[in-house]
Amino acid sequence: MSRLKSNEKLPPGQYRVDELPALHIGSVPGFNQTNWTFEAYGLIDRPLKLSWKGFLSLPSRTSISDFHCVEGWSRLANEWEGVSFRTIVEMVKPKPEAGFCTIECEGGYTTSLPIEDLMDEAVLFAYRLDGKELSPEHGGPLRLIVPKKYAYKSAKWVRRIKFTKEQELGYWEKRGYSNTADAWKEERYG
Ligand SMILES: Nc1nc2c(c(=O)[nH]1)N[C@H]1C(S)=C(S)[C@@H](COP(=O)(O)O)O[C@H]1N2
Ligand SMILES: [Mo]
Repeated sequence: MSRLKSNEKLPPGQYRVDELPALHIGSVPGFNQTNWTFEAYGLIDRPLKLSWKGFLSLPSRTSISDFHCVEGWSRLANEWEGVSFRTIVEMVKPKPEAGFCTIECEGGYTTSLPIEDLMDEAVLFAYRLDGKELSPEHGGPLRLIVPKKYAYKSAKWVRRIKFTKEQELGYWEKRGYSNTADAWKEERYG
């Protein structure tokens, strides 16, 4: 399987940081393995509900990618490990009219992306970073990683994903940030 690499370049208007900052609204949620679930619902043929053990039993992959916050910092060459969005799509079978996926997090944070963007092979539901278990402050046990988009699309503490016809507006997207959020096109504001 291919191992994606750092671009070794910064998108326009970004500066490099060596350590990944921890940035989020609200507090870091706790994680209880015994009642944690991952759910997929909405416009799909096969609704899915997995326990933590069930999620860990899915095929995993490692992908190196860069991470760009809309506030200006970028951390290059993060080694994420987890389950690709494609793997989930193969399991749940989205209906033809499904165009978008809303990511719903513990604590109420949301974001939404076109399914087409999520099918990029670098997009993962990640549970490890740089060879270690993903820490709670960086989204552990499970976060989404969408390297080409500003990091507010890389939702931490993911619990449910909803397939929709129209795109829903996420937490930051409702507050004036770009819904497309392409870091290379510098799409910061909506
Ligand atoms: N659930 C949740 N996910 C979130 C956020 C948040 O507030 N809540 N903030 C986003 C923003 S703006 C950034 S920059 C990244 C930061 O990820 P990090 O803390 O691992 O560096 O998380 C993103 N995912
Ligand atoms: Mo951010």
